[in-house]
Amino acid sequence: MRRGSIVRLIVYGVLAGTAASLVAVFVPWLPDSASEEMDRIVFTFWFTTVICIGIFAIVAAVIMYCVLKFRAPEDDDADGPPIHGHTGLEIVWTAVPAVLVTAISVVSAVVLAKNDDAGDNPLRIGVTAQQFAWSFEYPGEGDQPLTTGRLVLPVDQAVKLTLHANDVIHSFWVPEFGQKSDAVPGIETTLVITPTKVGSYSVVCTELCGLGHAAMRAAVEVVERPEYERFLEEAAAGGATQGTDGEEIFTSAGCGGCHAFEPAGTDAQVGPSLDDLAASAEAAGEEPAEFVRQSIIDPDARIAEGFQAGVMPKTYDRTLTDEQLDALVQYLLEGGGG
Ligand code: HEC
Ligand SMILES: [Cu+2]
Repeated sequence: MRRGSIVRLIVYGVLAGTAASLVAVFVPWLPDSASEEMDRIVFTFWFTTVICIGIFAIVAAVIMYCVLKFRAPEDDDADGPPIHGHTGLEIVWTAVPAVLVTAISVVSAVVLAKNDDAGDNPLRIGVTAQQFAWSFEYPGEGDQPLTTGRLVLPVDQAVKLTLHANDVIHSFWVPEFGQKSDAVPGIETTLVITPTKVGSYSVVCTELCGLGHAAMRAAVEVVERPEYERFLEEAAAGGATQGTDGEEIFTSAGCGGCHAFEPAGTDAQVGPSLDDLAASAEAAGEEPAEFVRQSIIDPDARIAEGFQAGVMPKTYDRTLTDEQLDALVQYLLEGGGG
């Protein structure tokens, strides 16, 4: 090959490689990592991407070079020259990809093994998924677990989650933590997380599980160790899910994902609007506070007209304390003004 051709090939390769690198670097493909597991996943992602960009640059350069250099004149109908393979080239394009694919496999296998390993003494938390809510069980005093509606984790501590599903298949995923795992009825699955950044995140259900699937979220908070201890104490004292501010409970329990309620500024249509519950109570012939309370802790007891049973989570009698229920009922009836 002449020197001019080699220079042209190199220029094409650099151009194609630069274009691909810009797309890889400047598009935010992955959320910012907040766990050790996600860091390893991001590493695997870049390891593979860099190899792919290299191969892409070589292939694109050869294609561009050939298209321009060997282009036939318009009136040229002649056959191409008879060429019979090139053993050297064939060995190279078999051996190089084999080495690269093996390298990617090894890196992935190491990352998978490490991401499944919670170490000797992980914090163990149970996760229960149910249409359409998450609840979390912390080890409590004796064999009575503490059940909460939000997940609070101490930073830099390996956590082993044990996932259960009560009805259909759900999937536990916090995008910033990287790993996800299905929660399957009848079996136990696990997921390891080692959070590295203090902050607020969301658990997202990533398995289409029914009508309220899109609303199946729960808050995750990664906090410093002393704050975590305080959370556990509060949970043990009965204030597990959140405080006793009606609006706060409405928001963090996920009610707004399904219900329109003007004082909270929500307009979801999965469940009935909660703006005139006094009228619903009257129609049902019940005292308003009792009616609303019953509707929350036992949603199937009475089905609002035009809506289905089995959509609203049945976990609120466990995840909300009596005081929180009182505050929520009062908030729903008085719009937070009282
Ligand atoms: C996944 C969706 C979903 C979530 C989350 C949800 N609900 Fe519901 N809710 C429904 C549906 C659907 C109905 C109607 C069927 C029924 O009556 O059970 C309903 C019914 C109700 C009713 C009875 C309304 C009436 O007019 O009869 C009340 C009150 C209520 N929900 C309050 C709440 C509160 C408070 C929360 C949060 C703690 C909540 N819901 C969370 C879907 C949801
Ligand atoms: Cu789900």
